[in-house]
Amino acid sequence: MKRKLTPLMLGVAALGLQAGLAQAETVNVFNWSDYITDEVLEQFTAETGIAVNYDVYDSNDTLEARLLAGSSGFDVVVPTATFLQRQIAAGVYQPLDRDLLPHLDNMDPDLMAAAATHDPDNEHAVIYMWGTTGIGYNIDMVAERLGEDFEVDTWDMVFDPEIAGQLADCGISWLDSLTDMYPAAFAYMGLDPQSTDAADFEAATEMMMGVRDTVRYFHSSQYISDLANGETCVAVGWSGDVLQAADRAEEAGQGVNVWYAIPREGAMQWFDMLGIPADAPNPENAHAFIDFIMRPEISAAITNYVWYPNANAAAFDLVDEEIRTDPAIYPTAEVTATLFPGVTYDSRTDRMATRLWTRVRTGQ
Ligand code: N2P
Repeated sequence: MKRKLTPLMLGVAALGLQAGLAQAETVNVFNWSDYITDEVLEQFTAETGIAVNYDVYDSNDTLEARLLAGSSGFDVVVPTATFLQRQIAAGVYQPLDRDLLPHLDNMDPDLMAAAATHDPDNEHAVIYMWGTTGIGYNIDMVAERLGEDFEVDTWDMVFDPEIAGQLADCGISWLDSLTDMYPAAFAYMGLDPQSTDAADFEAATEMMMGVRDTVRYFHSSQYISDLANGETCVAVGWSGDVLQAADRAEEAGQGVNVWYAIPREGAMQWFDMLGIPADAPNPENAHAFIDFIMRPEISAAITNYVWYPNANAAAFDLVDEEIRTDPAIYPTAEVTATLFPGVTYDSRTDRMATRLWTRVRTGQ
């Protein structure tokens, strides 16, 4: 750290050493739940002496509310790129200091270019992990209800009243995320998944209202353990979270078999981005943390644990073969062609969608 230590900070550091606990240097990280392995945080602290205060959320809205309120105290946050875009416009982020990020060269240029549509020249953020929004399902429970031959890669599983109706008894959950659910509904209805048209939102709301009584709950992280335990049989969810559920189910050895489908009508591909708030208390430590993540062996260790692909080209060969070759995680070129990018909702669209989504969630 180049920052000068004031007498007060030295005092605090000395106290920390005496107490044998608090480090003088910290980095405050706010990330999605189930999105890192503790070993990575421990290794960062062991190597740098920087303690990590780590807190989690499961919704971009939660993160955005904290950032827009100001003085969040966070040094590193992980918005989805579509949200990053409007948060940059609101002045929430500082530009990255590339001199403090020597591992930036490891990043995949094509994926960073895709992210740059939300942050020109990748000035404010680098890709943490990416994934798709699709359907997690219990292989046996679904086959029992729909037949062995039913092809599960369809939004019919959750949006067709007849099909979802046959699955409702074993438990269906939806993400409590309108920016995932509306584009999925649009894809199912053959509308433009990137639509911000009020009539499309009204129509998708009506469609979802017609099937909402098949939904056991709306939640964006609970489904991992519920799928893994066989408490639910279908979840609209994020790729890696569903595969973590599959992995946990397999480990438990109770005969629960979970897998992930990317619906053939189209599914969203999204990017979650590492950024530093403009008012971060420890910006140098934030850069050190982001650079650490971009080390190939660290990115690979995270992917191997969370089942989400990273965008670190130098890490690819270090990712477990089982994960590297899994088309549910790294979609084939053919499936990739069916994926669509997310879109940033302006405040008018956001207000309209929030009002309509509340109707879907509450059924009123
Ligand atoms: C991690 C979920 C992150 C995906 N559990 C949504 N951006």
